[in-house]
Amino acid sequence: MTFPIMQIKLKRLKMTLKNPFTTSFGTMQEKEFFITEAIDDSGNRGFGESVAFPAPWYTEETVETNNHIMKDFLIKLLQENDIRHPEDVRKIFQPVKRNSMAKAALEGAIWDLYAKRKNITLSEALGGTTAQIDAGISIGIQPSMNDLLQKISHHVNQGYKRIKMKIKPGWDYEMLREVRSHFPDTPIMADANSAYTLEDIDQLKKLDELDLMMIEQPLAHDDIVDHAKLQASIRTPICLDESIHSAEDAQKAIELESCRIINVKIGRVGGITEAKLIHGLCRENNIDIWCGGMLETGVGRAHNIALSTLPQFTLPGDTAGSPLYWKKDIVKPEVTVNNGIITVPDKPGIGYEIDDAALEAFTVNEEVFEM
Ligand code: OSB
Ligand code: MG
Repeated sequence: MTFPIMQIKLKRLKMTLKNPFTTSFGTMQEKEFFITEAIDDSGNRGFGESVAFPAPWYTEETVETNNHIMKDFLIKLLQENDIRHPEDVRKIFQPVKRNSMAKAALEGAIWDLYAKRKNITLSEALGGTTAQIDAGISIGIQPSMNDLLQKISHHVNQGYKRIKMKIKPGWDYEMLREVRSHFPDTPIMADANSAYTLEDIDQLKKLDELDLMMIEQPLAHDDIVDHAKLQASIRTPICLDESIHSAEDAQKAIELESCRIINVKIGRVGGITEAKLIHGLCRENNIDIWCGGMLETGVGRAHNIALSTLPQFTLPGDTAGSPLYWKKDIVKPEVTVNNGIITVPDKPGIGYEIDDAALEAFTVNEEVFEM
């Protein structure tokens, strides 16, 4: 039986983050992105989210490249090929190189639709094994040390299971040492978003004193060789984010010992099916994984939650509650975190209902494709 997808909708949304988010590459507050919708012959609606940003500072993709690739290539491939199962989409998209976030946005809607048609949760459809997941939080670079310490203590009191801070050259060792002195027992980690090179090795070695859970993507966005050299000379585990786009990349990084931990993002790796392959590989090789975030709405957040119920997601991820990001989310109920824990929803598919009025209000453009 083929999967009767009748329509695909691309909705372009504009939303404003409650607080600006600053990384080693700059500050974001306005978010523009796509919500994808796949509709079947009985009117079931599956939803996905494209996580590319307006500018290509994280990886090479942008909102505009997502638009081009989805419209001019990926949707055509979906029109021309039979889909028996959402896992087929990965193969159907293989003629298009990279453009992972564009692929994941469409594949995600199809996974949600599949689970809804079967009347099971997305977590069940993926083989998830837990009913709740641990939530961590990623704090952007703050205007001052005082602001940072206040934010951390607020989130520690809320129960978040680990705190991630963004670092960059000039805002690293001294800042983290100060944080550590105020929070001696809190699990903390640092994310550099590729801001360093091997020339900074002495500065990075100093972080070993601070008992960080890990340092995320210290070196170039496309590197796994220098990261192996760095990992061989520091005790702090390296976690790769930007460098891993596929199970093949993960395999090579594991072989080279470029990292001990992987941050899996559905968008960065081209979809849930690829994320599951990485999960399996890490399970075989005893590599810890966790699910990263891209400042998503509740739709992307719900996908992250479902993925995080797979057994090798042993560390808290970056999926925090909606109210930290949005005045109003586009799902009902919003994603909430209680004492550092997210309860996995038990409704079919992504498990959160779409707030159609909110979705409508944030939509600046919509295109419909007949399948
Ligand atoms: O590197 O993990 C990252 C946000 C945007 C782009 C890249 C990253 C991040 C985060 C925040 O760290 C994750 C989140 O809160 O959604
Ligand atoms: Mg990161």
